[in-house]
Amino acid sequence: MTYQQPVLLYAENALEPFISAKTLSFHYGKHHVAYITNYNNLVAGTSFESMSLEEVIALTASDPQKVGIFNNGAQAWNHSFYWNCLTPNGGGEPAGALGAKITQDFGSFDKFKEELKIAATTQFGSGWAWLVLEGDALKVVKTGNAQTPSTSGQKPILTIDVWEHAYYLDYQNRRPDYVATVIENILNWDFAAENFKKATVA
Ligand code: MN3
Repeated sequence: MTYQQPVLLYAENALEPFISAKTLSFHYGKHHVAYITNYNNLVAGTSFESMSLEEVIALTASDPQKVGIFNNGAQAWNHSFYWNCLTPNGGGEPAGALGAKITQDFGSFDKFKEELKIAATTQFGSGWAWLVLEGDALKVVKTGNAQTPSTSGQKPILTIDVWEHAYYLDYQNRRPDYVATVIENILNWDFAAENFKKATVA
């Protein structure tokens, strides 16, 4: 089926001053759209056309012949997930089961934030930093380029895009400032809590 870009749940200027409307207009309006357009063009007329994006990602992840479909499909998925990981007036700390589990698995919320910052700033080149559930443990992981945790059996809870296009217009080379700003101000812990709930019942 044709993959449709999800509607952005906030205005393009709603994340200012942390992420500018200009960045979102390119990132959501151009980069993400391009991945989706490429993906839809590549699967058109193939057996993948009738499958969900998640199924296609799983089936193409380790097939070198299908790297174009995988890269564009996984980037389509990663970005749709990332938009929901951000929210105006976000940040703070998760309460409830996710908050308790973070304290249990990382020692404290501050230690978790430190691990996420290190993963996001040390990912060499383009990629993503993630909070995932693997088995019954929360972990911070990083993935390169289009790679996505579901292909390693991990359930994504939260992500930060660390491709340069995510921050260069606003922060230039200062990826650590972008990462720290996102974590402190606009992470959507309600979305993360929903993902954690789904991941633990599934
Ligand atoms: Mn991106």
